[in-house]
Amino acid sequence: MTIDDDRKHGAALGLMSSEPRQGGYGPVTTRPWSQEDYEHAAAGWGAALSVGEVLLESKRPVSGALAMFTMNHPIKGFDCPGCAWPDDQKGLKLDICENGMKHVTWEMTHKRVGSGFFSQHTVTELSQWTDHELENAGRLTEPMVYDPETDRYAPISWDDAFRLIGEELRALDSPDEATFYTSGRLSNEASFLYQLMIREYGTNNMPDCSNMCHEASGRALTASIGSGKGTTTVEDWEQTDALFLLGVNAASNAPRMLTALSDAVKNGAQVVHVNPLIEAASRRTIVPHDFVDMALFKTHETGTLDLQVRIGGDMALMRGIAKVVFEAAETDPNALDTEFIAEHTQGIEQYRAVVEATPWAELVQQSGLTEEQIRAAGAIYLKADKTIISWCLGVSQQEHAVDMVREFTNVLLLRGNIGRPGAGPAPVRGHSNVQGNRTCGINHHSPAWLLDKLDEVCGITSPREPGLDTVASIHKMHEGAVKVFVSLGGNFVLAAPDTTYTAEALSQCALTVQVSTKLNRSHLVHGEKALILPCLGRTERDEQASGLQGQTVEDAMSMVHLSVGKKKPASEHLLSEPDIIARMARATMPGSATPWESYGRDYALIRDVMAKVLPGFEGFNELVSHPNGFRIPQPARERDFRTPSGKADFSAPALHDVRPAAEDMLVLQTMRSHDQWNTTIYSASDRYRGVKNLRELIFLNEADMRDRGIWQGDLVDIVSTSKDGSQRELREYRAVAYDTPRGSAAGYMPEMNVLVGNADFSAQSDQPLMKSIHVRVTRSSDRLVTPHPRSRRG
Ligand SMILES: Nc1nc2c(c(=O)[nH]1)N[C@H]1C(S)=C(S)[C@@H](COP(=O)(O)OP(=O)(O)OC[C@H]3O[C@@H](n4cnc5c(=O)[nH]c(N)nc54)[C@H](O)[C@@H]3O)O[C@H]1N2
Ligand SMILES: Nc1nc2c(c(=O)[nH]1)N[C@H]1C(S)=C(S)[C@@H](COP(=O)(O)OP(=O)(O)OC[C@H]3O[C@@H](n4cnc5c(=O)[nH]c(N)nc54)[C@H](O)[C@@H]3O)O[C@H]1N2
Ligand SMILES: [Mo]
Repeated sequence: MTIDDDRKHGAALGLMSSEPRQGGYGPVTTRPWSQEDYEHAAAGWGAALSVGEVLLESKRPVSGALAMFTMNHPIKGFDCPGCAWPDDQKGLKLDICENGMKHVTWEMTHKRVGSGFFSQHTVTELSQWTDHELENAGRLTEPMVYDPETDRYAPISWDDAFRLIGEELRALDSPDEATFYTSGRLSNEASFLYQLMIREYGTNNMPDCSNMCHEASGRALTASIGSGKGTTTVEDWEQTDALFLLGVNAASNAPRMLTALSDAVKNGAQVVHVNPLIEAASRRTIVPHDFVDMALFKTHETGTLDLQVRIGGDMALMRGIAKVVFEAAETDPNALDTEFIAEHTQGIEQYRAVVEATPWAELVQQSGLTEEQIRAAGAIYLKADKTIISWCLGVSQQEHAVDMVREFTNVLLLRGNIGRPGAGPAPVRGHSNVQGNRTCGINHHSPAWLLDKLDEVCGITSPREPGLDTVASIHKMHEGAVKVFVSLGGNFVLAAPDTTYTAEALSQCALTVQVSTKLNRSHLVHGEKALILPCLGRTERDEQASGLQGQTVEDAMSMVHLSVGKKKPASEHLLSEPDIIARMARATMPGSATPWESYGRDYALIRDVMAKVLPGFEGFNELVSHPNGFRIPQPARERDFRTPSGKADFSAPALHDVRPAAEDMLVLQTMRSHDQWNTTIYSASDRYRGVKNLRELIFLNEADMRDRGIWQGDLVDIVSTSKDGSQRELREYRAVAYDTPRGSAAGYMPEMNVLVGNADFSAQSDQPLMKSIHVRVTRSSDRLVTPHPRSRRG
């Protein structure tokens, strides 16, 4: 397919507009766009105003505001679905934030999408709506099935829907011809039930959003310290002396972290922000839940040093810090924690050798920083008694992310910064329960001990062959080898890379099933047969035969607690996710000995089984009655390193070249705006980056613009070159000058997923390379003079 065919095809699916849109996949806007530096503190009144707009749009002003007061409140409320940052453990404050409020309000809208809505609109027509318009149509209220005769979704009874799924799944030649996606907001109970169903059915095909998010972090931590999670708690953040934050936009994506950052600075800690962009969290904040501070406009510092690395430059920075430590160790006996290293680690000599062999010039070139900057970071690390290193997608979505995260642990190990108060690695997880999904068995490559235990307790025979992850599922659907796609939440077609290719893959399926709360693009890009199954949201009351149900979630710091919805459900026809899974399982496996019906009625029974299968869940039903929940033991936190050697392992790879693939290329990272939740886009503005009314943009270094004859606001074409040589293109995006290192550009997901080729995933983690797309950027007007050469794909 040529680039132009790709565009036309994408436009027909509604995936990319044939005309430039200012708002991208968000709301259409024709208001003038602008970009100027944002001078105010993060959170505060700008945040409050922004929440007000979403409340208004959702038509939920009063009850919307009231719901906030039970959110994140121990026992009485529901867990905020906004992010995975832990709740305030003291249970005293109402720990709420702007983006959490928007997220909840969006779910609680008064608007409804029922059979009446679907009878009025064909799928072809809906395909031309923006993604914002689709979600903004309201909550889904009844199960629907696609009718090819009319090109519309028509009502179907729940029983018939499950019968259809059962028939299709049983008709496959092999269970491996089906794949089962999860987006990380599914509860622990639902996750456990889902993986049990999938494994009893006979496959490990469990692509999940972790495959695009923190797969690399899990793999790296498992290899280095024997368990795939962070080791710190909120109390550690309060006690630390130095906090390194790499590749996270905390003010937008984990706003409650701002409180921890301002507390850390107040306590005298150094807070180092490592990011190609200077994000809002590195400046000042008004503590999000402190209404007194808000009223007084009282701001707090949230950062002490900014290091603007080039994209992918974090590993060179960390290696530089290690070099500083090794240099200091020649004269300072306290630079290395020799006792810890001797007792608990292995491989330091190889690591020292590779660090010493890496010259400063290379560290400078690969990090995009000066030697002085790296030495300053090293000095902060040496001076601190306790250090935390924390990171998110700017690190995990890179080609060498596994090596990079292992380098973070290398640096921590040098000074014994693990398994003691105030220290340790701390990945910032994404979806509110993405970590819990993995704990509870959603994993295409679960360890053998877990499968053995599952089989023993549940009387099933789990397959042992690893299953398909996200990228592999897309390829197999595209080939026709996978024919049924089931999605528990999420918006696969927009979240995944190579949008057109992924859309083709889904369209080729015999059946696609979407369990969702709101209408989205993935309902419109469907298989030959297609179902939309509407479910309860986290804010809603879940009444089953055995009474009111709660479900648990695990936050980014391994705390598990119960979440109980309070709102009246959006429709009387909604089923809960556990119930949907249980009924789907029964319809697929009529003879199964698993008590699916009981599980769907009473989640305490699911917890009883989980208590027998999952380590740390012993006495689960009793544990969840504790007001603040309980912590899942993390062995590495106790310096119990469950690696094959029983020690924490240093890694010693050579430094990778992260510069643009050719001299006229740039590396492009795709990120979220402040006003979006993954594929849900609330507005076309990005407050903290000072952008108004524009999403179809590319942030460029000013000198890079000058080199290409590009001026502020010019329309530019962006052509990416994939690992397999194929090219993809976005046309007529606005060039916006921004403070970012030379060679490093930035723009928004999910619009830019079009540029991520299906061959572009990390060889270490299989994660799509959403933060390092190699592109050429040229003025669109130059193309109009000389037609762009057609390039072949694939
Ligand atoms: N409001 C809101 N909250 C969310 C989400 C949301 O969409 N909206 N999404 C949730 C999910 S699923 C996730 S995974 C998290 C995502 O949270 P983030 O990781 O903050 O997500 P991104 O918006 O992708 O931002 C990536 C950050 O990494 C930086 N970066 C890019 N490349 C590099 C690099 O090479 N090195 C370094 N050091 N930095 C780099 C970017 O400039 C940006 O600041 O947030 C969760 N919380
Ligand atoms: N280019 C680029 N692409 C990316 C990323 C990036 O940084 N850059 N980030 C990646 C990351 S980290 C992630 S996590 C993925 C996100 O990928 P997904 O998790 O697949 O996407 P979301 O946008 O979070 O899904 C939104 C949909 O979830 C449904 N939903 C909301 N609440 C519920 C609920 O309670 N139950 C159910 N069943 N459904 C619900 C609604 O129908 C809504 O439309 O995107 C990835 N894609
Ligand atoms: Mo994520």
